[in-house]
Amino acid sequence: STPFGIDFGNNNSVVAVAKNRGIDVVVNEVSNRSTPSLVGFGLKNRFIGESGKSQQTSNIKNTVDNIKRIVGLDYNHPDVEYEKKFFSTQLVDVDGKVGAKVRFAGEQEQFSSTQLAAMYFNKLKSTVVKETKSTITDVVISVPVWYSQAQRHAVSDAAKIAGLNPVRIVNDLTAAAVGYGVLKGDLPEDKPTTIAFVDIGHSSYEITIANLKKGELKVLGSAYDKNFGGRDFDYAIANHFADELDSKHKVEVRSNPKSFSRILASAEKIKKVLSANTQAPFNVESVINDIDFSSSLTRDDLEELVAPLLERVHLPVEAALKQAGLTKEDIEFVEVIGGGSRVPSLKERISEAFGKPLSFHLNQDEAIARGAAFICAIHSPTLRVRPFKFTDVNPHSVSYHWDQQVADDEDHLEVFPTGSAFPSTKVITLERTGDFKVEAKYTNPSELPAGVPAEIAQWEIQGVKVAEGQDSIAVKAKLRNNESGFYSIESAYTVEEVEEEQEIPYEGEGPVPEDYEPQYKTVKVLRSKDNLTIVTKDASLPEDELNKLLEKEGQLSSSDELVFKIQNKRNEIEEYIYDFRAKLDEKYSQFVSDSEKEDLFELLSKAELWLEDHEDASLGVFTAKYEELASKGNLIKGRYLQAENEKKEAARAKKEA
Ligand code: ATP
Ligand code: K
Ligand code: MG
Repeated sequence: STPFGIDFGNNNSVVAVAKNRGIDVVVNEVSNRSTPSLVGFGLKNRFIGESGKSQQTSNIKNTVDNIKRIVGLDYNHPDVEYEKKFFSTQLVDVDGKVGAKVRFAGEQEQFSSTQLAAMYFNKLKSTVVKETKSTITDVVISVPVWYSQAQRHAVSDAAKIAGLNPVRIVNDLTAAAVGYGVLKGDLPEDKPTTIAFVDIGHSSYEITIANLKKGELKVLGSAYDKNFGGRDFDYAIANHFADELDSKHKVEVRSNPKSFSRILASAEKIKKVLSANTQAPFNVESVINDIDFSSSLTRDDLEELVAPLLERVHLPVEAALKQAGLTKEDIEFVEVIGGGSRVPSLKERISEAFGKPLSFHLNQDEAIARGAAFICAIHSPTLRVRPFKFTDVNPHSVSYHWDQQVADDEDHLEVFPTGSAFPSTKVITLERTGDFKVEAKYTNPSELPAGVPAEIAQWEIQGVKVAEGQDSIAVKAKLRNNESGFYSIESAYTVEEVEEEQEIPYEGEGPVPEDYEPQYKTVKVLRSKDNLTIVTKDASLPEDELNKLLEKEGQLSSSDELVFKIQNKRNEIEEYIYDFRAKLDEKYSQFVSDSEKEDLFELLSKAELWLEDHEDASLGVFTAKYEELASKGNLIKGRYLQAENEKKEAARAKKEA
């Protein structure tokens, strides 16, 4: 399959594919280079991406955006409460996980955040399949550095439900930094360049500090403010104007979700205008009770409205430097990406915090998607890319625990300490008397962000057979912090000590005499014996659940596709009627008698009425109707074409004569 990368953004997502020539960003059905990250539910079908955005206001109660913020969260996670104010749909408890309640196809329905993400990924996938006409299976998806294990698993599950194979879940800025390393062919081979990558998006602000050499990237540290982005600016502006509107016109605009969503949309527009201008008008027509609201805002006003945010800009800078063990003087370049970073006051504050000017060598909107597609290409067996090595940083120390079965054996080990690089593998050896359990836990639960459980995963290791006459057997387990940052046990096997005859090397002076008899000694060596079965329980969905959701998503998307085809057929009929009617008066007019024309006009008028009466007909019925009209049309068209041919023949005969 063609290597595919998704920058899953909260406001919009960018998709890219790797080709032999390089990385291409793929445009969507309306030729945009990014696609709104939302899913709308209608009377018959879903409206995902662009179509959902264009009717978001009119379908506000059944349109789910901010999906990225809730993916993989338990319903009782503290972030859910925080996010509620950004949602126009009701957030509900779906089997312990957060989901959204909507009206879809005439029914009340609930979809988990994982399902919503899957719907969206499936739409992105089909866009890319249509645009590039290639097979799309393997994918690399970028996520914020603050995503928990549960959220990463949910993104990976969502990809699977969308029929994709997530080969790697990668941190946003790690992907961008890989893209940078690939783009910059002239990086030195020996001494690394230290670069800080900054991304301010729609909902969060992230920093990653990395060392780059030719063909190699090492992440040193990351930090974030997960509640800091363009949407916070939009709300600050919208609330300012809502207050002004309320007091001027004695209304409560926030009590009407449609009205407030229109204010919010205009707030985003004026925010963008103020990035290039120092003053801008603000207008919303007939916003509520037929009031045309107009006002204005200066860039200085905006900075005042978002002052509490601006005061926090330096905090992630300091935290990232601290994790990387560096000072700001060590940073050679500060590369900035993300739509939110286009705000001049933000750029100033970032620059001040690092004490140096900012660089913009990366495409601000596409760098992450390009990096993700490149990383997918690294994993591709068919596409050959320049070698590029990279490691990321493990954010919290993780220990593995097991039950003690033999006295004096350890019962846990800190395997992947904070700041250690991943992917990485560690092999441990345990003395076992039989099957056993292993559990991975964060070593220091108190340092975890709120809502993240200390428990990561549990494994049952089965098939341990102790040799007769022995009390225990040694088991080797390969513990892994994998490419996606997941903690796993890759394999486990018993080892036995066996005695082996080993030749003793000749120890005399000079060459080995011809009549030398080799000497042997008996040594004890470890040899692998039985491969053990590993049963995993972690935050990812169980296989049967995953398959059920995969099937359901398949049904939903083929039913969307059918609705789409029916609508197209209906439109074709409509167009055919207009077109045929116009032609009857113009180019077909000499080929129909007056009475024929009258009959055909009547037929077309009847077909128009028929369309009005048949909103919900099936594809078969519409196709039959289309063919009925087309057969009449073709009859006349045939006469016309014949006449045209005769004219051409006559002209040629004349020329030849
Ligand atoms: P996140 O990374 O937080 O998940 P995202 O990737 O969807 O979100 P981006 O695409 O990087 O976010 O940026 C979108 C945000 O940038 C929106 O809030 C948008 O209003 C804002 N934005 C885009 N252009 C400008 C501009 N010229 N001035 C100010 N803000 C802008
Ligand atoms: K984006
Ligand atoms: Mg983003």
